[in-house]
Amino acid sequence: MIARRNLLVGGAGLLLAGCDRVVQIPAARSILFKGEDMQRGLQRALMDRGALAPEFRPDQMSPIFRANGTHDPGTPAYAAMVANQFADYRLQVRGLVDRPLSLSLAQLAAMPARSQITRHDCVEGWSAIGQWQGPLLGTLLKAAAMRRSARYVVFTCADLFNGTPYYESIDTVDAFHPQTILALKMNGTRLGVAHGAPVRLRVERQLGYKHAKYVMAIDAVASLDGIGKGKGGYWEDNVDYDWYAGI
Ligand SMILES: Nc1nc2c(c(=O)[nH]1)N[C@H]1C(S)=C(S)[C@@H](COP(=O)(O)O)O[C@H]1N2
Ligand SMILES: [Mo]
Repeated sequence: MIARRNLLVGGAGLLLAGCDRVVQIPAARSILFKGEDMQRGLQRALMDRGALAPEFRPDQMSPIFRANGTHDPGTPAYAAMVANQFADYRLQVRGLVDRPLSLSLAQLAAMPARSQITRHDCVEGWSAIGQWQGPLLGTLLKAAAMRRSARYVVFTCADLFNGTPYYESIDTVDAFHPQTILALKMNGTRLGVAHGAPVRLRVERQLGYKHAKYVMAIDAVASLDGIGKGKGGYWEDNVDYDWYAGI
């Protein structure tokens, strides 16, 4: 709806707009975003983490939105869920929460939803504009009474790579961003298998690989140590992608 640069005013706006450009230079990105806490603090100070990603009009939606990465988890457990239209699916919300949740698709669909038309940017060099709809992640985390000690939210997916689930993580700033949703619908219809049915993350200020598809569990944690190889996600662990993939 509101382009993020429109939100920037006066001198501070110019500073932030300049920093946004620095963030697009690969060498600067790797200095800022390689993941050490001091650099993360710097990156937080430089960027307006609450700014909105651009939203688009329906006539700007891409006629074709390709699927990438896993197109079907293909495990017996996932195939069984597909076979009965996810009637047995439960989304677990757990970890550093006072009220762990186990939510059916019907319960998720009954929650207040946000709809947004955004551009998906894959690091492999393609983009597509699509419409996404579902509850805010923040609503679920509040319902679960996430503890103040939580710093990250980890998404565990149904698809396996060498026997290990795809996973991703974001910090609590992005978790409560007003455009961070658990999408149940894409372009007006139930999410298809290729795009992450029944639930996928949309974290609109970050690159495509952060948008976990086939989300089965959401864990609030204080640290990413001991999860996977400790770098916060499948690609971060295995091909050295940045943990913070801000755009
Ligand atoms: N579970 C899971 N989530 C995933 C992936 C994946 O392979 N498995 N691929 C990621 C990548 S690299 C991209 S670009 C997007 C692609 O989303 P799409 O298939 O809806 O286009 O999903 C991301 N989320
Ligand atoms: Mo991607």
